[in-house]
Amino acid sequence: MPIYADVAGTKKLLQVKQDSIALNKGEINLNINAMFPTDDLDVDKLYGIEFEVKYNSEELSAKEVLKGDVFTATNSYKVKAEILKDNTGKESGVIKFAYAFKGRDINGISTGNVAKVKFITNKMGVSIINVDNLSVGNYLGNELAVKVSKENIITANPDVNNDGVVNIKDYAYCAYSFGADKNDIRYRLNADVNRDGKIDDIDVNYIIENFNYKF
Ligand SMILES: [Ca+2]
Ligand SMILES: [Ca+2]
Repeated sequence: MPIYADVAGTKKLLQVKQDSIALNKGEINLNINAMFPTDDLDVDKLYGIEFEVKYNSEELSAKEVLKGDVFTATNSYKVKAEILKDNTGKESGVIKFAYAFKGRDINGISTGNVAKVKFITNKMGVSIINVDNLSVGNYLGNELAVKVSKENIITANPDVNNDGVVNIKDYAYCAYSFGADKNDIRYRLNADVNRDGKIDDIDVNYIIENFNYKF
């Protein structure tokens, strides 16, 4: 029987989620959550899970992996996470996770934050992160079928005039292009902070939220 949770209409076992918009060359946090319907799990029996988080190592650098809330709160869970390198010692764009967990009976669903990955962004725009090579084994040694999600990570740069600080000049630069889309003569790529092809409130808000930030 497949084990996956039906959360907000989508069936997911593992979910990766961005915490907040990142500054250019700044930090970005990625949450990795696991969700299981307890109907499909035997309470207090152990399950093992392995998976990989794949990212583009030209666009993102993995800085560190922090244990999630669930794993620091209970002995039921152990987690191992490793940022893999290729044979030249360069980051390969893969983080491998392995952990064990016990089936629980809480509100019909076992859920928790497995880990948080801190990335440094190397480029502006959108980067895609995938969960791959997932395998789940139960206490009888059987493999269980599972589903995963992928996430688009937005790496934004609110210093649109490129002078090392986010302030009213960036606001003015962005405001000039406000309302423009890609076909508009007022469209300027730098003003499109999240690189979605239009300049709107989202872009202006990135600037306001990061006011006085220095690179
Ligand atoms: Ca600036
Ligand atoms: Ca935009």
